[in-house]
Amino acid sequence: MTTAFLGAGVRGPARVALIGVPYDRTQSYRPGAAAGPRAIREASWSLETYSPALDMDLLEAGVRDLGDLEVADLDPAAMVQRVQEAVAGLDRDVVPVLLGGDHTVTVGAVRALSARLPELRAVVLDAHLDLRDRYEGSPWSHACTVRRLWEALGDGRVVLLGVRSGVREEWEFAWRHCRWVGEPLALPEAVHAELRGCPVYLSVDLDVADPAYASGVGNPEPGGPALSEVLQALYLLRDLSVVGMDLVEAAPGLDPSGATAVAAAKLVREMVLAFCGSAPPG
Ligand SMILES: [Mn+2]
Repeated sequence: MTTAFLGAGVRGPARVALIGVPYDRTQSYRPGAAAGPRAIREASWSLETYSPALDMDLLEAGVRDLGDLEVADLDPAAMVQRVQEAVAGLDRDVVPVLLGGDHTVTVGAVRALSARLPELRAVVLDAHLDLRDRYEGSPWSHACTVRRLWEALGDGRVVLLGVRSGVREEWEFAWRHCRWVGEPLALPEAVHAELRGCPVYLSVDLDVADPAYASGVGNPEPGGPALSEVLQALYLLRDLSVVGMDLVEAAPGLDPSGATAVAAAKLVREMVLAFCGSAPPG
């Protein structure tokens, strides 16, 4: 491995495992997300370990960076399988945090966790619905990720936030089969209350933010929220029992300014701290 993520030098038992999945062979438009994990780690060092918004510090969060999975030569189905095995192989009290990679990496993590947590729900922040059954003949396109999650979890168990793009058939599918689809980033209280009783997987596609804040993504979709609004939305979910998460679709080579990589790194820091940052009881 090259550089580990900021503040990930845990001694003693880890509570959070960072896993890079440098893979972008399921892209529909422009590749580059395979470079995400490395760029996110490098950019993280321009941040502090301390989050003033959360009054928490990565150095106290028990984070271990396990490096990257070797997936570059795999076809998408084998890559998903590789992710699934990696997540299934973690100790049960360790929260996996994937650094993508295409959004398809999420499917492996959700499959692994739903195998032992039958009540698992997914909360996905994404500009796109990703609900196609097939895209250009493939079920593994990143345009199909949420459809694969729906298959793995069951009807009414996927919540979508920040969505502003999809074909009509995807919207109709979403209204029928997903628990909530909202462009505003806040959940209705009834949906939030349901999630409180369940283990939750949180997937953040960086393109949920407006391209002004993170232009280095495969499919930029204008008209989205500021990065600060995405962060506020994540803070609102802090009372959920998040058992796994990811930050996907960062393609830093598409943004020479470097802003995309550091935006992704800041999201990862805040996600780790918001959902795993407090010391275990006792
Ligand atoms: Mn997307």
